[in-house]
Amino acid sequence: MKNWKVLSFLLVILLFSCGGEAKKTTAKEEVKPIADQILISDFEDSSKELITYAGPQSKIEAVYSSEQAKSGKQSAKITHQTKDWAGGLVVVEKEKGDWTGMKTFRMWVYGSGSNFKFNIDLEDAQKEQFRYSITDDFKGWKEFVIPLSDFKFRTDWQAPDAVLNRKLDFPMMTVQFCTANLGNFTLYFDDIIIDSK
Ligand SMILES: [Ca+2]
Ligand SMILES: [Ca+2]
Repeated sequence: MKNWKVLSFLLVILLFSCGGEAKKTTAKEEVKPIADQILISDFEDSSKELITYAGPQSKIEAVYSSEQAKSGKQSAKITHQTKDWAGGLVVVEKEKGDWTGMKTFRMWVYGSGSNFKFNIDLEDAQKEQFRYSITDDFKGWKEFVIPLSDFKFRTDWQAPDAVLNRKLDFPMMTVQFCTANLGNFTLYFDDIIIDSK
Protein backbone atom coordinates (compact mmCIF):
# COMPACT_ATOMS: atom_id res chain seq x y z
CA MET A 1 0.00 0.00 0.00
CA LYS A 2 2.78 2.34 0.97
CA ASN A 3 4.62 1.54 -2.26
CA TRP A 4 1.49 2.25 -4.26
CA LYS A 5 1.17 5.70 -2.63
CA VAL A 6 4.79 6.51 -3.41
CA LEU A 7 4.28 5.35 -6.96
CA SER A 8 1.19 7.51 -7.53
CA PHE A 9 3.01 10.47 -5.95
CA LEU A 10 5.87 9.99 -8.37
CA LEU A 11 3.40 9.63 -11.21
CA VAL A 12 1.79 12.98 -10.32
CA ILE A 13 5.20 14.66 -10.23
CA LEU A 14 6.03 13.10 -13.58
CA LEU A 15 2.77 14.35 -15.13
CA PHE A 16 3.33 17.88 -13.83
CA SER A 17 6.90 18.01 -15.05
CA CYS A 18 5.82 16.72 -18.46
CA GLY A 19 3.21 19.47 -18.67
CA GLY A 20 5.90 21.98 -17.84
CA GLU A 21 8.16 20.61 -20.54
CA ALA A 22 5.37 20.83 -23.13
CA LYS A 23 4.77 24.50 -22.30
CA LYS A 24 8.47 25.29 -22.52
CA THR A 25 8.66 23.66 -25.95
CA THR A 26 5.73 25.75 -27.24
CA ALA A 27 7.37 28.95 -26.00
CA LYS A 28 10.59 28.01 -27.78
CA GLU A 29 8.78 27.60 -31.11
CA GLU A 30 7.69 31.26 -31.19
CA VAL A 31 10.59 32.97 -32.93
CA LYS A 32 11.86 35.78 -30.77
CA PRO A 33 12.48 38.96 -32.77
CA ILE A 34 16.14 39.86 -33.06
CA ALA A 35 15.36 43.50 -32.16
CA ASP A 36 12.47 45.87 -31.56
CA GLN A 37 13.30 47.74 -34.78
CA ILE A 38 16.07 47.77 -37.37
CA LEU A 39 16.66 51.12 -39.05
CA ILE A 40 17.74 50.34 -42.61
CA SER A 41 18.12 54.04 -43.49
CA ASP A 42 16.89 57.48 -42.49
CA PHE A 43 18.89 58.92 -45.42
CA GLU A 44 20.77 61.36 -43.18
CA ASP A 45 24.25 59.97 -43.88
CA SER A 46 25.14 61.18 -47.39
CA SER A 47 28.37 59.16 -47.39
CA LYS A 48 26.38 55.94 -47.89
CA GLU A 49 25.96 55.22 -51.56
CA LEU A 50 22.52 55.28 -53.16
CA ILE A 51 22.97 52.68 -55.88
CA THR A 52 21.00 52.68 -59.14
CA TYR A 53 20.74 50.43 -62.16
CA ALA A 54 18.89 50.91 -65.42
CA GLY A 55 18.10 49.12 -68.66
CA PRO A 56 19.11 50.46 -72.09
CA GLN A 57 15.83 52.40 -72.48
CA SER A 58 15.74 53.84 -68.97
CA LYS A 59 17.24 56.61 -66.91
CA ILE A 60 17.17 56.84 -63.14
CA GLU A 61 18.68 59.28 -60.68
CA ALA A 62 18.98 58.80 -56.93
CA VAL A 63 20.27 61.61 -54.71
CA TYR A 64 20.09 62.76 -51.12
CA SER A 65 17.75 65.73 -50.99
CA SER A 66 16.72 68.33 -48.43
CA GLU A 67 13.69 69.36 -50.55
CA GLN A 68 11.59 66.95 -48.51
CA ALA A 69 12.29 65.16 -45.23
CA LYS A 70 10.05 63.06 -43.03
CA SER A 71 12.78 62.72 -40.42
CA GLY A 72 15.91 64.78 -39.89
CA LYS A 73 17.07 67.01 -42.73
CA GLN A 74 16.92 64.87 -45.85
CA SER A 75 15.42 61.99 -47.79
CA ALA A 76 16.28 59.96 -50.88
CA LYS A 77 14.96 61.53 -54.09
CA ILE A 78 14.48 59.15 -56.97
CA THR A 79 13.62 60.22 -60.50
CA HIS A 80 12.55 57.58 -63.00
CA GLN A 81 12.42 57.95 -66.77
CA THR A 82 11.94 54.27 -67.26
CA LYS A 83 10.78 52.21 -70.22
CA ASP A 84 12.26 48.80 -69.51
CA TRP A 85 13.75 48.40 -66.05
CA ALA A 86 15.48 50.53 -63.43
CA GLY A 87 15.86 50.69 -59.68
CA GLY A 88 17.34 52.47 -56.71
CA LEU A 89 18.64 50.60 -53.70
CA VAL A 90 20.54 50.62 -50.45
CA VAL A 91 22.89 47.85 -49.35
CA VAL A 92 21.81 46.39 -46.01
CA GLU A 93 24.68 46.78 -43.56
CA LYS A 94 25.92 43.43 -42.31
CA GLU A 95 24.80 43.96 -38.70
CA LYS A 96 21.28 44.86 -39.92
CA GLY A 97 20.76 41.86 -42.20
CA ASP A 98 19.39 39.35 -39.68
CA TRP A 99 15.60 39.83 -39.65
CA THR A 100 14.81 36.78 -37.53
CA GLY A 101 11.34 37.12 -35.97
CA MET A 102 10.74 40.55 -37.56
CA LYS A 103 7.25 41.18 -38.93
CA THR A 104 6.87 44.35 -40.96
CA PHE A 105 8.61 46.59 -43.48
CA ARG A 106 7.89 50.29 -42.94
CA MET A 107 8.77 53.16 -45.26
CA TRP A 108 7.64 56.74 -45.82
CA VAL A 109 7.05 57.79 -49.43
CA TYR A 110 6.37 61.29 -50.73
CA GLY A 111 3.99 60.62 -53.61
CA SER A 112 3.52 62.69 -56.75
CA GLY A 113 0.17 61.34 -57.94
CA SER A 114 1.62 60.11 -61.25
CA ASN A 115 -0.36 56.85 -61.09
CA PHE A 116 2.72 54.91 -62.19
CA LYS A 117 3.53 51.73 -60.33
CA PHE A 118 6.80 51.09 -58.53
CA ASN A 119 8.08 48.12 -56.52
CA ILE A 120 10.02 47.37 -53.38
CA ASP A 121 12.28 44.38 -54.03
CA LEU A 122 13.99 42.64 -51.11
CA GLU A 123 17.08 40.61 -51.94
CA ASP A 124 18.08 37.87 -49.52
CA ALA A 125 21.42 36.22 -48.67
CA GLN A 126 21.25 34.00 -51.76
CA LYS A 127 20.11 36.74 -54.17
CA GLU A 128 16.47 35.58 -54.17
CA GLN A 129 14.10 38.53 -54.64
CA PHE A 130 10.69 39.25 -53.14
CA ARG A 131 8.41 42.04 -54.34
CA TYR A 132 5.69 44.37 -53.08
CA SER A 133 4.14 46.88 -55.50
CA ILE A 134 2.80 50.37 -54.81
CA THR A 135 0.92 52.79 -57.07
CA ASP A 136 1.96 56.45 -56.90
CA ASP A 137 -1.64 57.63 -56.58
CA PHE A 138 -1.13 59.94 -53.59
CA LYS A 139 0.52 63.31 -52.97
CA GLY A 140 2.76 64.13 -50.04
CA TRP A 141 4.05 61.87 -47.29
CA LYS A 142 2.43 58.51 -46.67
CA GLU A 143 3.71 55.67 -44.51
CA PHE A 144 3.54 52.13 -45.84
CA VAL A 145 3.43 49.39 -43.20
CA ILE A 146 3.79 46.12 -45.06
CA PRO A 147 3.86 42.65 -43.48
CA LEU A 148 7.06 40.90 -44.62
CA SER A 149 4.81 37.99 -45.62
CA ASP A 150 3.19 40.26 -48.25
CA PHE A 151 6.44 40.40 -50.21
CA LYS A 152 6.01 37.79 -52.92
CA PHE A 153 8.60 35.75 -54.78
CA ARG A 154 9.37 37.56 -58.05
CA THR A 155 8.04 35.57 -60.98
CA ASP A 156 9.13 38.04 -63.71
CA TRP A 157 12.86 37.77 -63.03
CA GLN A 158 15.42 36.26 -60.66
CA ALA A 159 19.21 36.42 -60.87
CA PRO A 160 20.62 33.39 -62.73
CA ASP A 161 22.88 32.56 -59.77
CA ALA A 162 20.20 33.04 -57.11
CA VAL A 163 19.17 30.14 -54.87
CA LEU A 164 15.38 30.00 -55.07
CA ASN A 165 13.76 28.42 -52.02
CA ARG A 166 10.81 30.83 -51.61
CA LYS A 167 11.93 32.09 -48.20
CA LEU A 168 13.93 35.03 -46.87
CA ASP A 169 17.41 33.86 -45.97
CA PHE A 170 19.51 36.09 -43.74
CA PRO A 171 21.56 38.22 -43.85
CA MET A 172 19.49 40.28 -46.28
CA MET A 173 21.62 41.89 -49.01
CA THR A 174 19.74 44.87 -50.47
CA VAL A 175 16.53 46.84 -50.10
CA GLN A 176 15.61 47.97 -53.63
CA PHE A 177 13.07 50.51 -52.50
CA CYS A 178 12.11 52.02 -55.87
CA THR A 179 12.23 49.74 -58.89
CA ALA A 180 10.00 50.06 -61.94
CA ASN A 181 9.42 48.86 -65.48
CA LEU A 182 7.62 51.93 -66.76
CA GLY A 183 7.14 55.52 -65.68
CA ASN A 184 8.20 59.13 -65.45
CA PHE A 185 8.00 60.24 -61.86
CA THR A 186 9.92 61.69 -58.92
CA LEU A 187 9.43 60.31 -55.41
CA TYR A 188 11.09 60.91 -52.05
CA PHE A 189 11.75 58.16 -49.51
CA ASP A 190 12.51 58.29 -45.80
CA ASP A 191 12.84 56.09 -42.70
CA ILE A 192 13.01 52.52 -43.92
CA ILE A 193 12.48 50.37 -40.83
CA ILE A 194 12.11 46.64 -40.23
CA ASP A 195 9.75 46.28 -37.28
CA SER A 196 9.10 43.43 -34.84
CA LYS A 197 5.41 44.42 -34.53
CA1 LIG B 1 15.58 61.54 -43.15
CA1 LIG C 1 15.81 32.37 -50.10
